[in-house]
Amino acid sequence: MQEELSKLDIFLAKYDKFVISTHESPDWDGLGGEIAMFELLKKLGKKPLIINSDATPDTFLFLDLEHDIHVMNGSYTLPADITDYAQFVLDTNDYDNIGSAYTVLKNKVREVFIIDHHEGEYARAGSNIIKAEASSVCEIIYHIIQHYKEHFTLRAAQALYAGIVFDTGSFVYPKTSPETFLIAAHLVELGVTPFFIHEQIYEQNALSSFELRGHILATMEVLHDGKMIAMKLTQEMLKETGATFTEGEPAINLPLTVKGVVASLLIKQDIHGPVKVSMRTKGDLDVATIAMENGGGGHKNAAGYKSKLSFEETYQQAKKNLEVFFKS
Ligand SMILES: [Mn+2]
Repeated sequence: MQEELSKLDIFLAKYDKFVISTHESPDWDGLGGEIAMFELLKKLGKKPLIINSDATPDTFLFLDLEHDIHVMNGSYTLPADITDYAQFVLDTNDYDNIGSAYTVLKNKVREVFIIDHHEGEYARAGSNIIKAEASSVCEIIYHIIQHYKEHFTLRAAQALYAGIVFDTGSFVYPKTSPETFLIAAHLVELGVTPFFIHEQIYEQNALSSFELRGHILATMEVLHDGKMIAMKLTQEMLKETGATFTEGEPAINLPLTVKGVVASLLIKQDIHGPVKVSMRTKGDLDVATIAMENGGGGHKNAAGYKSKLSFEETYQQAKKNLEVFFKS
């Protein structure tokens, strides 16, 4: 990582003002990383500005009491000196995933630096730190803060810990390494309370999100002798329950709690959005390749893409794509 860190040294020395952005439907890892980068840049005497394309989930807001996260799709107006800024893009290297925080800003900012941990070919050129073996972008940003020998504020420590817990499924997903635990231990030493963060991430759901989960589960189709479960999250369900799209997305993980299930598929669509495909698997079943073949990206066991087909056509095609895993 030393070589990439030297590139970051150069990038930071070149500019004074930095926009920080993450992907559409921002999650705890992307948002946590943004807060930690924000705190670091302030300590380094820089002027940071967080701009995302989509709203921050309510449950994350305890880490943004200062309202440092701005949302492009809201009533936000870009600062007049936006062309003086360089941009950090966190937790994705897929330009298609960045949303308006990228499309609106790409011709305005001086230069873009990507920090990410997903597989993919999108950002191999130019300045970036891409560590596909890292559990989370927060794990990479932890090392960046260490590299600059800066102290961790409690806010940064909580944000990083939350991002790591979220992206590792509470320290169980395949990229969870001894390093991940060492980082977590250090963050707890710095004052993070694990149960408090767990409560914020997993135990603050709205009733409507619980109802939405019921609707999603009711669509389940059990395939390949119980080894795969496919489900749907439709626009109608969102209208009926009043829950948000982001609240429905974690349902993709539920089928993998069933004995024998090794693949989970969720076809989903936000009120104003494209049809999206989410895939989760266990073991050697590689869905990152399938996602990339369809213009998306992700990790071996967790990946997705946007579809240009109708909802139902996408559902049928996605099921077919995963059949390769079950041919004997
Ligand atoms: Mn991540």
